[in-house]
Amino acid sequence: MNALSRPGGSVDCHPPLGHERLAYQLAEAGVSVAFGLPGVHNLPLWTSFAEAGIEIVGVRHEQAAGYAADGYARATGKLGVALVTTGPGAANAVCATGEAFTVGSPVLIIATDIATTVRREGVFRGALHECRDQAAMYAPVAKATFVCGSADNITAVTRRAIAVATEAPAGPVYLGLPIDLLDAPAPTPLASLERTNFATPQEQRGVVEVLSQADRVVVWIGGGAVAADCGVHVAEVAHLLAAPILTTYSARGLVPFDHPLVVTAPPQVPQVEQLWNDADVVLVIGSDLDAMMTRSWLMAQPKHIIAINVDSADAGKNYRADQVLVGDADAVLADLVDALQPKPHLAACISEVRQVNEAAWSAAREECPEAIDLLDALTFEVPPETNLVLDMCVAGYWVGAFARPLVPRKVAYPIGWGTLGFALPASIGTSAAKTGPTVVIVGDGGFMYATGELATLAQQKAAVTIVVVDDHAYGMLKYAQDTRGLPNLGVDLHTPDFVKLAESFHIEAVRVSDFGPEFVAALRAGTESGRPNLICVEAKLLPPPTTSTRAERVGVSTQAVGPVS
Ligand SMILES: Cc1ncc(C[n+]2csc(CCOP(=O)(O)OP(=O)(O)O)c2C)c(N)n1
Repeated sequence: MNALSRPGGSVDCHPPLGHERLAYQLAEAGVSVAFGLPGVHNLPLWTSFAEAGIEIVGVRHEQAAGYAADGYARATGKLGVALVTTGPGAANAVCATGEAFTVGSPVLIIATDIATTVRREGVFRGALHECRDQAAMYAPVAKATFVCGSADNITAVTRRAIAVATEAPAGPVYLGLPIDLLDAPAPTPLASLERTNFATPQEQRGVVEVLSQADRVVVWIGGGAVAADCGVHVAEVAHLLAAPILTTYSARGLVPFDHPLVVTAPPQVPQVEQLWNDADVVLVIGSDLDAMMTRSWLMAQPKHIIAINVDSADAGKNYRADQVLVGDADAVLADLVDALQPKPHLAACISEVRQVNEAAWSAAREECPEAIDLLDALTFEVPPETNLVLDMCVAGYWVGAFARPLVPRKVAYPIGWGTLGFALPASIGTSAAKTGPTVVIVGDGGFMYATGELATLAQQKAAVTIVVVDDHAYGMLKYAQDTRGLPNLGVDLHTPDFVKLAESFHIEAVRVSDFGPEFVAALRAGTESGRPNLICVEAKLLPPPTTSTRAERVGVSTQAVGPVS
């Protein structure tokens, strides 16, 4: 069904209106689900979306609509759509847009705005939900903002907004639609854009030469590699180069964790960083080497970096990139596979990777055995297609850094913007993606940001298991005060009875005291149930060595570089 037809099969002959054309463009772009909260301004979209065959999942706060769209986009790689109403509704979704921006999530925030006939540039006239420049609220946190100025443009602007959100490097886009345009006739659109591979044969030959001469290559993969879906070619190139594969948080699972060249501990731990330090060449695929992954750029500038990136500025903005191949990573790597000869030391490299993994994991277990129990449960006791959605909490930091998925897009972690309160609403999106059950890891503080979304999960009958680690505190901050010898001020929390709270939403819940067998049994049952459920774990974990307070180890790196301007 599309916007031009009506339920029941009858065809309406009126020219398509703005809101119908919007829904039709989204459906044509493959959108089948959106997340929204209605207001009198955007209410027509509920009808036109239903007519276009797009389900709208109703959330309890516009911020949750943004996070859910982001969760959906991360789980599927497809466009996540949030619908919010004018003014306060639009303002409420700004935070989620900032989070989506830092990970390059293709999200479209569609907000209504006051009518063009009412607006007077720069003047606050006092219309319902009016603000002077709604798009400007989004400018610093979105990849782009579009405001539709006339009904004639609604189709073209919608198409352009979708293209900009989804084209590499993807990112969240704001689309503002004045309400008078939604009810105005809207004409048909133009053709869409295509992606281009810009790497020249000469540049590729130069890279092959350097890689062929290098003794120790390390492959580093980031979120851009996931966007390019180049896991098979990454594994082939690493195999030919006899190179360990280091992954950023975003790229986990692009090459399965049990591949013998995959380093399963995060890059910032000393055992793994040593591989980076010892490399003649680091082949960086789809990563900007951001602060979080490099201990705030304290990791040394490698001898030679070859970057494959869709954006040359992104490739060299933090570390000097000696050679850059601009283009679609999968296409560039396919050419490299054809041109490279296998290196002789593959067996030695596999054995080195095994040793590094063993050393890093046994150090982690020694530090915090409970965290490794949790990680083992999430790796071996849940279906392999499970989505892990993490919050900014100590347990989330462990899972974000050490998760071992077999496939990409299985770990959604808001570390880019450091967004507390992300996980619970984002799970609405991962569950709507229907790519497997979802496990949320959230602290008692982050949970309270979005308690209302328990109602959404219950109403959607979402296959989401919420693991609340209740330490009755903003635990990470309490740790920071403790390690600095400061009194505990502002960090202790009065928390509700999470089990009773969940049960009041008709969500099954249990309480356990650690990540032992009782937790594992509840986790297994929860992820198999196909329904929302909650496990409250009364536990306190030591933060992992990757958290900023711990990872910026003073004096370890001798050639610390700052960001390259
Ligand atoms: C929007 C936002 N506000 C505040 C913070 C700062 N912050 C980071 S972690 C944290 C504590 C989270 O507490 P909780 O959810 O209970 O998890 P725990 O640290 O106890 O594991 C806070 C307040 C943030 N990252 N984001």
